[in-house]
Amino acid sequence: MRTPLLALLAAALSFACGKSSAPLGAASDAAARVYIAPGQYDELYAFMSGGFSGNVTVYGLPSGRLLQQIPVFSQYPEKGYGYSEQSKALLNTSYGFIPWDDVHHPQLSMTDGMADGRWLFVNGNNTPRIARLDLTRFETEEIIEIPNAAGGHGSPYLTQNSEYAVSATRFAVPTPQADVPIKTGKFGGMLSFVKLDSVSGHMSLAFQILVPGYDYDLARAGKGPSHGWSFFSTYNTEEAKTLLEMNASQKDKDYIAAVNWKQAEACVAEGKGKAWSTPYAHNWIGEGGVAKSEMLRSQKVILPVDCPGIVYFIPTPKSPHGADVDPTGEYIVGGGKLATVIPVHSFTKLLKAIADRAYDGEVGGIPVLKYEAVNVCEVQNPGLGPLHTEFDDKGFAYTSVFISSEVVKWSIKECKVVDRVPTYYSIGHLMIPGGDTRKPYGKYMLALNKITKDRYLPTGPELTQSGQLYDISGDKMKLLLDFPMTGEPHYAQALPAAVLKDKSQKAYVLAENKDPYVTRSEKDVKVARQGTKVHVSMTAIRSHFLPDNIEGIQVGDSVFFHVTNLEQDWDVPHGFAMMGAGNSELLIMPGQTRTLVWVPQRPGIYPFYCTDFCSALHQEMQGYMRVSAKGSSVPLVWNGGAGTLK
Ligand code: K7E
Ligand code: CUA
Repeated sequence: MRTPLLALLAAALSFACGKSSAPLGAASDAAARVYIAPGQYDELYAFMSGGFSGNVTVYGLPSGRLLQQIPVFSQYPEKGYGYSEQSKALLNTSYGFIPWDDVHHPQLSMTDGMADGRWLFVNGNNTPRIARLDLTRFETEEIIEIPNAAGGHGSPYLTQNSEYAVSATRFAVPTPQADVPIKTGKFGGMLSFVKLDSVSGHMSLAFQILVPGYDYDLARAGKGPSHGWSFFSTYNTEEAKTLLEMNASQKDKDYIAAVNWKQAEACVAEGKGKAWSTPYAHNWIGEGGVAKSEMLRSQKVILPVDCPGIVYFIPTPKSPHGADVDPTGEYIVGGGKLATVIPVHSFTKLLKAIADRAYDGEVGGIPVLKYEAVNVCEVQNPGLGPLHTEFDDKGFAYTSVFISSEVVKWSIKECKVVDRVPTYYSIGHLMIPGGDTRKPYGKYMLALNKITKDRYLPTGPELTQSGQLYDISGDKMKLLLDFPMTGEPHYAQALPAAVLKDKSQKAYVLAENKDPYVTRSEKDVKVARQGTKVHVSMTAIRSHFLPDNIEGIQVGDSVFFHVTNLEQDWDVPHGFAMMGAGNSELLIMPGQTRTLVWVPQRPGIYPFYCTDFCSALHQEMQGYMRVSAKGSSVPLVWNGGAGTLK
């Protein structure tokens, strides 16, 4: 989605429409709307997908100020995430340790269709995974791999009470996996339902539904009257395997799959799910803040022929991308990448069409409903390449349009476009705070743009991606702010700061630290050798480490630095870095223990130091390791605790 040609086309089109940036007179007004005075807080937290950075970023809105990066699927040296012994297991998969993925969709946990500020879920698009982030600590707590699928794109998209997170196959593959010729092999798709524990948020794979080998793209759950259903867009119903840009665009309509997951649950309860046994990893932060990993091997797979009534296909023009549900739960909006209209389906009509058996044939035991029996209207003149739709609190829908690089606002009731604004350039998703909930917050709309040619200072061949914030409180959308964003921002979600800010954790309670190598006071620091393993139980407090000098380390040892931060104040992490360690730093939160492994390679004296500026004497926060040749008789001695080295 970064073709220069598209950018040019986009630029040309928006020019041709006679739209340009806001005139200068409006600029100071816009500036005032997004200006947050020094020391003041933003109105909203926004959680942005980092795209191919593999992580999540947190911005304040309306200012667009970057507040935090939360590592999820990618190792992140700034926090030692995926490098420290405590965090590595979060990145385990059935293929081993995978230190990267591609995050597309953040989704806040919901209660009664409203964001409740407990957790944030994101999908890994490459090696299908779903992660759960805790929003009191802004940390990844759990990651589950999705078996029998490739490309977890239509994910995580929670149901209205966070009963399930879903994951849909983007790339059809043999299901179960098999060594077959690509051209003639039979491929399938999988719609996976991950159960979320209502108290702990813990994820478990409940069931999977085997569906035809199309590309499943995006999803949304029903709400209100349509609660109990989820909707998945498909493209490539042609089942092309080569040159998809052409071969997957043959048909006039693809589908939105409507899944009655309550009925699927009942079907599994009746024992109709088939037992499959593909390995998949489940990782979580366990006792003592240490990540644990288990390899699971059983799935319940439902074949639609065994459970009639759980899946229906709604014909939808043409390679739909988004499948978005309005705040009332009545309308399902398709976003046909190649369509010339925005189709709006009705949930009431869907139920009637099912009752009337208004079918146009079936595929693999899945009835295809008649388009006219489900569709209520088509929004005309939506621009070129409608993708995603979000909703405000006044009955309007906003659709991002990629090729013509604009957002169109349309009235749901009248099914017609009432306003349009250009974006700079090539918008993917858009986000309205609460725009997928029962009661959108409205007020702002954020365009998440792929291409920014000519918008910012050039930075070599790769330019930044960007968000553009619009005021949507009036009849006309107004551009307020451009700001650069990390990674490729696909989707984002936002909620009022008041929901989260007072729940933010300030430190880990040292007395409750259950890390197996915690050191709770300086008198307990020690160094212990077990063969070639040396365990250093170390403390950090402003402004020293103990022990700070250690002798008796030998080439070929593995030295485990278990560093406990004894601070109990807010915002006083200590860092720890060891010269020559093939690893990142550690960043240790107050009250927490983190472990770094160092394998010294050459005799000599090697310093370690604190990397996070923690006090006026931060530069004094250092120590030395003496490394001797293998088999040397230098005794193991250290400074501090019962140590003897002075
Ligand atoms: Cu449209 Cu992956 Cu949600 Cu990007 S996806 S734009
Ligand atoms: Cu501790 Cu700097």
